[in-house]
Amino acid sequence: MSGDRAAADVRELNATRMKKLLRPFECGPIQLTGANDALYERHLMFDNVVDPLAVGPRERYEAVARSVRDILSQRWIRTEQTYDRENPKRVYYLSMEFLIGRSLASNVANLLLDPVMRQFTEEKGLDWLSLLEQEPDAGLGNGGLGRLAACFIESMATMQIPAMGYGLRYEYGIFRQAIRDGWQTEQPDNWLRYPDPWEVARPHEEVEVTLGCSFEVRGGALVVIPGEPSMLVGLPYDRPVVGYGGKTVNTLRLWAAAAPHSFDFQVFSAGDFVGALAERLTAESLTRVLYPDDSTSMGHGLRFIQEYFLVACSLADLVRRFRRNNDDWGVLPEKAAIQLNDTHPSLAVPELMRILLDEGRLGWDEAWDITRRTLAYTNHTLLPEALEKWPLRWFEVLLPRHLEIILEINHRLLGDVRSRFPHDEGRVGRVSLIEEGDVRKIRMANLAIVGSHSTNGVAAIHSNLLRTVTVKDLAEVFPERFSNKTNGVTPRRWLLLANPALAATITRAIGDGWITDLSQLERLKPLAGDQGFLSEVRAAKREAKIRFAEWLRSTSGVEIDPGTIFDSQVKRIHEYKRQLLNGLRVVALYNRLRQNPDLAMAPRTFFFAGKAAPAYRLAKIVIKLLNNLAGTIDGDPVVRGRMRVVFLPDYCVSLAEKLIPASDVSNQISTAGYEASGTSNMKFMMNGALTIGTRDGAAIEMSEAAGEENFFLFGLTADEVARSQSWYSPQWHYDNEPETRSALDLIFSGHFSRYEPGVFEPLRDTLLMHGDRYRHLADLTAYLDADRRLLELYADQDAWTRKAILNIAASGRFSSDRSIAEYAAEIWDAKPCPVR
Ligand code: 26V
Repeated sequence: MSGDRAAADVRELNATRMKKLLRPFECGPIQLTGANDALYERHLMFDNVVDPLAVGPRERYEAVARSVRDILSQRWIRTEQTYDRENPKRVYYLSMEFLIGRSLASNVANLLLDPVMRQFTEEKGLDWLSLLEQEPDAGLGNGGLGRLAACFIESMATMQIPAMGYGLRYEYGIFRQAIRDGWQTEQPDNWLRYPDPWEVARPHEEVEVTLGCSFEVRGGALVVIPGEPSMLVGLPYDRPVVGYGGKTVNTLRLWAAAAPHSFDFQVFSAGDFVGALAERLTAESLTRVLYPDDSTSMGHGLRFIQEYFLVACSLADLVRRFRRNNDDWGVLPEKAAIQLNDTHPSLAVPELMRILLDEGRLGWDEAWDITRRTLAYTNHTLLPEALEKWPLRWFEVLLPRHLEIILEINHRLLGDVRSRFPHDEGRVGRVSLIEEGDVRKIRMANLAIVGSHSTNGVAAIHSNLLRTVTVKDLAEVFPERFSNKTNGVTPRRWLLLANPALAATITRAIGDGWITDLSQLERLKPLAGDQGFLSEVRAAKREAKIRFAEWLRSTSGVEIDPGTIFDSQVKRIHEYKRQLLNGLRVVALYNRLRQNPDLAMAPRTFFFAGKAAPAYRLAKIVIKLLNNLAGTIDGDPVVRGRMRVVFLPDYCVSLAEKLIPASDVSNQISTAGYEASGTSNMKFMMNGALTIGTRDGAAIEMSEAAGEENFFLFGLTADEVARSQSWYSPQWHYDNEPETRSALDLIFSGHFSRYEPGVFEPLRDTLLMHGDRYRHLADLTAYLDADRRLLELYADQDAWTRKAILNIAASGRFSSDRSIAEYAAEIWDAKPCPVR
């Protein structure tokens, strides 16, 4: 085909796509590339008032992003108009975290604008990939819980469900991690330093929030000034959530805190001009920063107010919207489903009650019925230290009316429980919303369960443990409320966008229906026996590895060999996730090579990435260990070319998008019973990595779907872990398992810390002196055995790729579209509302 013909074809294709894109809207003929061109040039020149010849890459990115936003605005408006007109039941997803990452590539892909963009960037001489790199990640979350929220809102838009995400507009997202001398350091993530082209401020839709007292932030700490109630303002910033195909554009509404207008006026007239502005800063500091902890509920007052602020703003907003179209409060449960992402927004229970009682003037029973039928709760962790409990005293000072309501809920609950379970005061104490003790506390999980109609866990094993162990007593009171909704991830971002080579290979084999119906990947199963397909899949993996190696070299200078096995563990650093166990495996393999340099072992690159909570000392020492392993092993000529360890700093969504497609091996090695679900496990699986892991979280269901023979499972089961207290002795493993002993001895001999004596002593303490709570040593030998099986398989490349294909083919269930379909049918009773 001639170049001209090809160009003409592309133009024709673009024209049809564009027509399709704009079909429902009578907006006059769009002159295709001309229109985009004009949009872009206008933004380039006028948004920043610069000479188009003098602009830098950031301005170019902004102009392209704004042009894309222009293209989607019409459908965004139309989406809201449709909902307003048709008044369907809406889903509200309340979450303290939305880890959305970058938006440009995902919005372009979901709008089906890729070919248009390709042509456009070509004509303009722009490099698409480096343009994308200009966008900072919106890192408004810690890890799995926040990323799940992002996948869920994308799926809901794709499935045309009338949904809205509500969160906070943190000025600083998750900190940026740098590694200095092997140690994690934290830098502020000032992601809004440049104007964000995706957000739209909606000052006309601000809401007011009342607190029982005033507060100030001094030196990062909350200082409460009891007595006078105070007011805050919530300013909404909307971000488009584009569904695949571009038919629906839903909204993610993030709240920023501000001082009320009336407030400065009063104080200004009293003369304290500077003081008034300083207090304004206090109000704004409420949404300044995301809490970077994902596992300890440290009981920080500012966090408590953040949670209330999210709830108060979001409920005021959705109730206002509801009241515009409905005058009967009683139909709220037919018009709104509110999903609480963990207990963080569980103040929604007393807040909705307050609105219905005090503003709607309803009686208790009716208000309670409406509240419960509207709210639903998802639990994301069983770790006792992460279950939120807030001091009752704080409610007295900040939210006295809410406390009154909670005490009444509790009074009625305990009355019910006493009549249904007579002579069971132990149960009464355990289900109570109040934990008694020196400091009386409100148990937020109990509040969320009691005040909603649905409680779900995020994988089968997790939902079972939640019901039968963690909140057993409450689950026996309300068994019908409990269910499981196994997590999923969006295949648009995690396969189509992240892995173009594999996506194209799959599409060539089975068409592109998988993009919105991932169960179609099953059709790849028969192709696991097809030599041609095997080599295509292998070539796609190779391409992703080369691409990653090239990116790493150009951004950091680190050179890795795409010919080695890419073996990855990427997630928050936590003891239960056991990066330390992986480190011990690496040291054991290193010992084997040192002892026997002629040993046949496929060369491997071990990748680690993840952030530790800034105050989590042991997790930071694990990061130090992994970095020191990398340094020492890299400098050891005996193992050169045989093994490498790479710690990739600043793990984030856009790094995951690059590394996961390139990985051959996925490590999912949490202590069984501790990882609620995991979601990176699913991303690796659909990108053709093989999993080595424990029977924990969703990996159990993944291995059932793929067949256990296509997984490398090892280690104690959750039952065994739970019962191991009586018999487990880490010292026994040290004394009786030579590889365990020599790995530990090498670490504690200072081999990896020559000039830093004693740095790793806390690891010895936790493993050998304090009982090894997470059972590292119990599982190390089994891990090494699974690793041996993995290497054996790798030696037979066809057999390896066959298993990879069987994994991809079985990954369809782990699409967030499937998760959302289950939430919609079984919890929300929500239906699609196509935009017209
Ligand atoms: C807890 C806290 C405690 C207070 C300070 C701020 C903060 C922020 C987040 C959390 C909860 C973290 C829980 C979490 O991320 N769970 C993860 O949820 C994923 C999605 O369901 C799941 O795949 C992971 O297994 C689970 O660890």
